[in-house]
Amino acid sequence: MQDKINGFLDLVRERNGNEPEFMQAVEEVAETVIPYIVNKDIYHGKNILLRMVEPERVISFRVCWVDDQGEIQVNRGYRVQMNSAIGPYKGGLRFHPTVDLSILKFLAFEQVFKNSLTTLPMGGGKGGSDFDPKGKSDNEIMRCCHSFMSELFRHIGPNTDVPAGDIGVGGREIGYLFGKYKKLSNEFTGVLTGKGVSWGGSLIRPEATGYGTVYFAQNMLATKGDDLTNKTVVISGSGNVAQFAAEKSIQLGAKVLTMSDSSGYIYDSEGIDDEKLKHIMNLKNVQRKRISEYCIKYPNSEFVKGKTPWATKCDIALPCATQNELDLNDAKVLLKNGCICVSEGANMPSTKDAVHEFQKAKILFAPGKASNAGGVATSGLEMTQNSLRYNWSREEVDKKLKDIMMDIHDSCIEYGSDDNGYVDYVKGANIAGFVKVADAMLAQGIV
Ligand code: NDP
Ligand code: 2IT
Repeated sequence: MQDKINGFLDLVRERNGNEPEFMQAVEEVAETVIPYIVNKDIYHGKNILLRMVEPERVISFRVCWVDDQGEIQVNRGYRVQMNSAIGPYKGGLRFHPTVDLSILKFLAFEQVFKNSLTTLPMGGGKGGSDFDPKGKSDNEIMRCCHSFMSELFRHIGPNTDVPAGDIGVGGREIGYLFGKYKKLSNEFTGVLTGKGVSWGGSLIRPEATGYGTVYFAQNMLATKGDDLTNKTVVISGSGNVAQFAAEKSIQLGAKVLTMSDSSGYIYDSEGIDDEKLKHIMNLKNVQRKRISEYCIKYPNSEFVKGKTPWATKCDIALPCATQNELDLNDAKVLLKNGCICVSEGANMPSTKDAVHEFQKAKILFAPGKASNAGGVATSGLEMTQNSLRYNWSREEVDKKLKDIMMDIHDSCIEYGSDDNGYVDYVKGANIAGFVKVADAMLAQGIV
């Protein structure tokens, strides 16, 4: 079996060897999916996985904009249209200086499996720019978004490719991107998700990724007869996903001890309650300041500079910042400190070694493509509402989100359980996500 996996990975590496994040995502899928398909006649000789690792289309383009000093800035924009077997390409846009094809191909590849898991008809894609939004004025952000969309608009559409937000792209950026798309196409359509509620957005979409990550943790804990009440929770990040993961954890009776950004983390031994979280939301979303400023208002807390929060003793860890932010050593420390559950809000935040360490210890571990799927699932619900020209209430969307997270959990159990009752959520998510896409590809022939 290992020979088959290695043979496949060698082939993929030959073409993509200079893309480490993409290879990391492919390796994890190959190790769980190849043993599943190897003896299934319908997949035999079809090179399905080899087709799935090749994007259907990659678009790369120049993004020029003028800064507030009148200087011309040049960035690079991309859209990776990975797989459209089960629906239009769907996935976020990331604005971060580290954005390159390796990062976007890993994210687009994961998105294909994630979107399949949501039970909704969405293919997978991802895009973005190496533009760094930090320290930029509102007008600079607007000019960059408009320039980005002046090229992207010809490659997307409500039935072709529907982008959304990701790191560095939130409600403000989606507004500027939507405005430019609408102007160029002369159409008001649901071409982006994450829109404001007064112009086609869905209630609960901002909350959905963080809430869904906690709902997934809740589902995992329930398999052990446990829940979040009085649990200590360590969260990384302080952006969209982290904020609403914290909000839902607090609502469910847990004590949130940390949040972070790329400069370090804050630790509040008394717990970050609703009022303190509101302050964080204001700091990050309105004032656009650093998380360290939390300690000015709450002097009993501490800021730990340049470190991730994983050395903090906790029951539950929710990594909600970025890829590879939790390594083998972090996993060992979390386990030593008694952590029983890790639900990934970010995409691929745990390194491969860290994941294996959690699995070896048989704690509850959910990979992002299952546990953070609530965001894109609610994007799917936004698309449905746009097509219906109708809006569901908060309660209706939240109920659908909860049901979808439960369905994803059930799929992981179906494909990931072993004879002793242990659930390998990585294996379960990869196989369940794969089957639906692979069967659609087989039905559609070699295209
Ligand atoms: P935001 O831009 O809102 O927040 C990102 C947070 O992560 C910030 O606190 C940021 O700190 C921190 N961060 C980003 N890059 C790094 C880095 N290299 N090292 C340390 N910290 C970093 O993004 P989101 O909350 O939307 O996204 C967070 C994660 O969740 C990403 O992995 C994203 O792909 C994933 N995700 C997002 C979904 C969504 O709906 N938004 C859906 C599913 C997954 P700083 O400000 O210092 O950069
Ligand atoms: O990684 C993700 O799932 C997202 N950034 C959200 C994608 C979406 O289309 O809502």
